[in-house]
Amino acid sequence: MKSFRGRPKQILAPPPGELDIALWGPTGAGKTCLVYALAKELEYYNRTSATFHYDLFDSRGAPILRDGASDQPPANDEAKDDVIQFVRTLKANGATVVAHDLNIHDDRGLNAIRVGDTASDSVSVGTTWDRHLRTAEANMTDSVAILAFLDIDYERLRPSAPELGLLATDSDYSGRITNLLDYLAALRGPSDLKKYLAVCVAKVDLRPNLRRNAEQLMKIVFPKTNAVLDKYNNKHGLIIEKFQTSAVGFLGNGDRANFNPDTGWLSQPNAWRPFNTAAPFFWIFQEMEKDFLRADEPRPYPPLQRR
Ligand SMILES: Nc1nc2c(ncn2[C@@H]2O[C@H](COP(=O)(O)OP(=O)(O)OP(=O)(O)O)[C@@H](O)[C@H]2O)c(=O)[nH]1
Ligand SMILES: [Mg+2]
Repeated sequence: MKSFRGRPKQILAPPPGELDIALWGPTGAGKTCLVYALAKELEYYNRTSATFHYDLFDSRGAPILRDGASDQPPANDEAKDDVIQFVRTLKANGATVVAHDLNIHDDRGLNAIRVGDTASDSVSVGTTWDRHLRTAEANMTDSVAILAFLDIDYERLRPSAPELGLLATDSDYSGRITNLLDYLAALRGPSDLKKYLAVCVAKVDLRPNLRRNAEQLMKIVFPKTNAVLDKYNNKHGLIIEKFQTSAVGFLGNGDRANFNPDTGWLSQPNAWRPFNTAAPFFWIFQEMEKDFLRADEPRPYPPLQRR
């Protein structure tokens, strides 16, 4: 009988199950816009990667495309759950390398930032807001990964108004994110379940002079919050990584944001190229796939875009 030498070539199959991802961050931080921009940024990687092709499909199996980009930001009316399939194929033969069924829980900031906030007890049980908060907490509980958004443009908000879902200072962020991390740490209990927290410093296009990596940027703009993140990282099953992102991106290779403050969205829709919106997702996928894909056949995702 012929014995196998090495492992068969085609073990590439999707990991089973759905991947819940919850978004955390104040109102207006850019949560909805980043998920919207993801499909557009994948087009960029499809153009530049020699090896891989990336697709997003909606719940009916239709490809999600962002052609004819609008000059208006995506609608952001209420909390919603996006059901999206992410598929990675080999350009050479179209074989599927991996697929992830994503449930993206995109709550409004007011609910998201109250998760773990003991002051929320002041909200009487049974109110609409209370129910929204419970949904937000359930989403954080179910999700293996959380994208937390820090708005680099926060200084325009003075003073902050947490009761309206707005956070304006590093201190506000560090307080709220401590609540979130305590909540997640307490959830874990005796299990060795891990939670992945991708912290996104969003809207970096608005501060192009701060051309540094996410770690350095955090130290400058969100020093207190950064210290909290470092304190919790790799403890209580929490794995934390930092990113800088921009849903609108930059024009050409320059520093100029592709952003029109009058419309709150793209100044040049035809030149839309989001910046690092895929990176936090790639990081999560990579962590999920570590135990799954062959160790001798690494399938790295594209590196971060640098400026
Ligand atoms: N400059 C810049 N502005 C952005 C970016 N992303 C979002 N914005 C602006 O921020 C506004 C709010 O973004 P959303 O994505 O709707 O914010 P959100 O976090 O979903 O807010 P809630 O749903 O209210 O919690 C948008 O209408 C844009 O004007 C970005 O990458 N750069
Ligand atoms: Mg939103």
